[in-house]
Amino acid sequence: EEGPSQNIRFDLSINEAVVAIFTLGRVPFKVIFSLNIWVGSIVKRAFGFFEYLVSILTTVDSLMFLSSVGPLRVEFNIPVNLDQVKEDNPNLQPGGRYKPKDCEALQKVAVIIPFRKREEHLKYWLFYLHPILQRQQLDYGVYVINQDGDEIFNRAKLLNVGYVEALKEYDYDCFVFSDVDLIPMDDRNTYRCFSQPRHLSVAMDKFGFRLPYNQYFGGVSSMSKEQYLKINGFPNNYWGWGGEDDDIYNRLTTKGMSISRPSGEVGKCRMIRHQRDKQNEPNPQRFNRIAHTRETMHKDGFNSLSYKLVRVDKLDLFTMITVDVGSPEGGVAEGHVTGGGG
Ligand SMILES: [Mn+2]
Repeated sequence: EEGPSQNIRFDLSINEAVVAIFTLGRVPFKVIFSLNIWVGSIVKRAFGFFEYLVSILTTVDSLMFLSSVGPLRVEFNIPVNLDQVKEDNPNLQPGGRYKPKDCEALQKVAVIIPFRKREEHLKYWLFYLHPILQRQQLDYGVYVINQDGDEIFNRAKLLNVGYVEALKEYDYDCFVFSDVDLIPMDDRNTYRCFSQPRHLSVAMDKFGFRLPYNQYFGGVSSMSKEQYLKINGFPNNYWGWGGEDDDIYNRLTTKGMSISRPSGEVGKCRMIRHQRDKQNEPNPQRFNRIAHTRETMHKDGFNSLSYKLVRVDKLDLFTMITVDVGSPEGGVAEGHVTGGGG
């Protein structure tokens, strides 16, 4: 007759955390499983056979985006479909806002992009940057500052407008200023602020992956609210291409600040190749202007900013702020003076 000849009460419990890393598409995940194995009540039957009850319980303890993965592949040969980008970033809030769910971000970052008629570049920017900024666990919003009309382009003034308009929406304390055609090639290049103003695009492909000159502050930079106000924002009177970044650099050093930068490895980035835009010819006055930053910066900047807000569009992947910044010859029709820094 069969039957248990001997019962052994036995309890064995294993409780282990198992960490696994997966990639879904190009998005890396870290999953922490909690593995619970329990073995108990071993029953010894005849002929040396054992029966035992085993319970294995696996729970997903946490699932998180990896905060960074290092070097990234950046290419511009496949067209971007914005519906797909939207699908790939389901946690974005309207207007291109994001906030990490499981933690409180240390900074609130407004990403400001000066813009006019560069839809194709913007698509690549959104495609590449949204996943990166989320992996960096930033509380951020994307603001595309679109210069209305066909007047000559004014990058620095658009950046000032971005600063003012972003603050109307949220209590941002850090501002990243990025050209629309620059994509970081390493997500350890964090789009946040540092104790000194930061230059992020330090190794651009178009300059052979190095700085064109030591004082270069163009491309992508970041500044805290405090740092921005200390220099009275950016100049409003650089119309056309060039010089405004050097003026900003002069403002920073005049105020005793230095430039913080990532390493040349982490700071690598690609620029989308393009022809010079119409109405953005090199500014012939730029050399003369740069030579006088020290005298002009206190009256030209955040405290003298005047523009006309045309439209605010809260789109799925970004907020588009269309603005009339006027022309070199005259002010802005019905312009309202913002600022008031003193
Ligand atoms: Mn460019």
